[in-house]
Amino acid sequence: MMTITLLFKRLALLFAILQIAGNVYADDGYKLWLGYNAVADKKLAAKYKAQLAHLKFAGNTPSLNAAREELLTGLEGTLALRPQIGDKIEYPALLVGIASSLKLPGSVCSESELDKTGNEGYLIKTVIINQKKCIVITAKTDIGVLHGVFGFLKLLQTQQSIDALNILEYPRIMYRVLDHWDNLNRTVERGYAGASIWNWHKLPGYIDQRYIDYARASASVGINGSVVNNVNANALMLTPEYLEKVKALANTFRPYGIKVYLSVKFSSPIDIGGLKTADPLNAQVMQWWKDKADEIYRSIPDFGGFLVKANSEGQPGPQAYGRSHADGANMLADALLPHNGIVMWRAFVYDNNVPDDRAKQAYNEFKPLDGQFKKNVIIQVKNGPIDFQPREPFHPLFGAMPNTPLMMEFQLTQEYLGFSTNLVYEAPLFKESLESDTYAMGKGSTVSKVIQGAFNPKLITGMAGVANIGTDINWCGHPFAQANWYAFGRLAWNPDLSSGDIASDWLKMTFSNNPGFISPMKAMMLQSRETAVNYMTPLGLHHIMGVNTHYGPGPWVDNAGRADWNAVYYHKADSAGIGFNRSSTGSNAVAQYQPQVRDLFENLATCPDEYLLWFHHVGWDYKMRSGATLWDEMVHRYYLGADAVKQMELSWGKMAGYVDEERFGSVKQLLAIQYDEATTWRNSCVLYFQTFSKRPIPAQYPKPDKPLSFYRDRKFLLAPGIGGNQ
Ligand code: GCW
Repeated sequence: MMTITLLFKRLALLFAILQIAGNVYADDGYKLWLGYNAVADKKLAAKYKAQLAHLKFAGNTPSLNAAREELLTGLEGTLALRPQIGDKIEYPALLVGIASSLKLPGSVCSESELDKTGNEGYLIKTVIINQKKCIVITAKTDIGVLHGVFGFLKLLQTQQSIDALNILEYPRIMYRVLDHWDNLNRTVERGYAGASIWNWHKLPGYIDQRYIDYARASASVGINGSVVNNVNANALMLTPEYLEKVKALANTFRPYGIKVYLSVKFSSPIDIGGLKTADPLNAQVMQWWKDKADEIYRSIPDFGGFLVKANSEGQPGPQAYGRSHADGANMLADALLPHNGIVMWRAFVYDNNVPDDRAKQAYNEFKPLDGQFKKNVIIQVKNGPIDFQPREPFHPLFGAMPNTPLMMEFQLTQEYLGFSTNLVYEAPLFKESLESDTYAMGKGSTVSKVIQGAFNPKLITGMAGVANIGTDINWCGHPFAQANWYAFGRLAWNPDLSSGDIASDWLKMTFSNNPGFISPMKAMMLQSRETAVNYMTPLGLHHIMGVNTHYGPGPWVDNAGRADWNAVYYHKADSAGIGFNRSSTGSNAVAQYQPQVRDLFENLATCPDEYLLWFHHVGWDYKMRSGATLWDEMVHRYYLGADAVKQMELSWGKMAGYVDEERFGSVKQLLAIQYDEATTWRNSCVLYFQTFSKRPIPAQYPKPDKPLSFYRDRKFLLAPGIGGNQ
């Protein structure tokens, strides 16, 4: 007779086997896209194994050791393979290392090929050595090899053939940086995934495994910099006590090719330096920053540099002393230049005087300064002229400062995109900006080319992403929000990659290679941003979110501290129509674009529907391209958006067999919340704008079941992210 305990043991074993057979493990999402799931195609796995039986891995620097460890972890996970490791080449072989130490015959890779890989790129090639086929992963630098290892593992994770490889990869952009808006007390401005991952209290003594995994994940997509503190900076960050802690992070990231940068407060010489002024032209101030830079570099020799938010939203800056952004940035640049550091100076400025149109301010302040910045200054410009809205036209500064390096700033954290309950894949948003044609140097002068320095090769180049990372087990608060971190890194490495290719790589690496999963999920991701635009801000509407928190709809907001914090400032709805007139009869913001772009937006007949209400105040009965009136089209978009979230729920519901229960359940719950939020957006906006349009909701749509007052009266006092009423 089988005892009960034995029976339970057998059942447990059976259960475990069934789980493995189905290849569906419980997964809390911590491993991100580096879970190295077993290659499910057994034939392919066997073939890979045969091709990778022996490994020669040259060198043992910290970066190469990190690369070796990653490679072995990856092979073990994907193929349950522990290759024979040796110095002598045995076949079939995988050879990994920098070209000079692998001592490869010249025929294997030429100098010119290697040169193209630069300091961070790599080659992965199938080559013949001694008449035997081998795979070589090589580069000029240790970091290049590390990137090559991640690139190679991606091939296995996405089940590509490795029979005849010939891959040459190099980054198109120099500075690929995550900006953390993390405060020293571990709150995160606009953070929706828990607390800051940096535990300042325990640093420098305690190195959390998370810091290493953060560096691995970031390096795997080519990110090479991390600004660890909020742009609304605390001057304490530059005190010796905190610099010690920053040093510990820098030491942890270094093997992964990631440099540490700091956001600095412009008034630091006063706040912590005991000076009476922070005037950038004052000799003592200049000396203070020089000494501070020297002090930092003594303990962090490869420190990246400073990020500065000045004269914006109450932050101190050079204008308080009658000086310009260039004066401020150049003073810091001088302090950093001897150490090869850079200044990332932000163009997100708006001061205490409410302008006629906030969208114009950055251009007005910065364009006249073109060519006046030191060569190690890069101006960091948000993708659009307002503030990370679900959709904005590209920022008019791109292309307008040909003699100044401009760094793209995207926001990964979903401040205006439904926080971490909304599934919004942002690559299509990023791509839309990157592919916009500025016409600055004639047709084809895309934003992407501008930020790659294509029109002025002397300039340094960069792309920043405001991080969506926190202490949540799955890092980003939503399993799919990880895709935005991933996509940012891939696009910073190569802005010309497609959103679809990045999505399918991420899905395969994170969940499953099964086409039954990939095809509907890729479609869902690609549609998700347009869906969010539809249920939040269709047809060019913008900045109509809840006041301060930016959570949920707030089109009625009209009593915020200053005019341009109010939704009514942006949508300008009245009985005649809706929209912000930025044409030549209005604020004339269109004039900040090149003539071809200006005319496109200025002219109602050519202005794309997507930007209609961004640039024009349009009558409720205006005939849209679809044939519908503006009012009917707007209502249609709101319903379309909310319905599309229902479709997302249905698609995800069919994926149960492809993903582990844990993440399946988590996404399912989040999509249900998203549907609720999307219908709230729809109902609020339709009911509110109806008070101006006085037109009916077309009969085919279900009427909102609650009155406008219900939505208006809701309060979200403790919504996450600083800026809430906490
Ligand atoms: O998007 C706005 C945010 C602020 C942020 C600011 C900025 C860090 O609401 O929270 O402050 O932009 O980019 O500086």
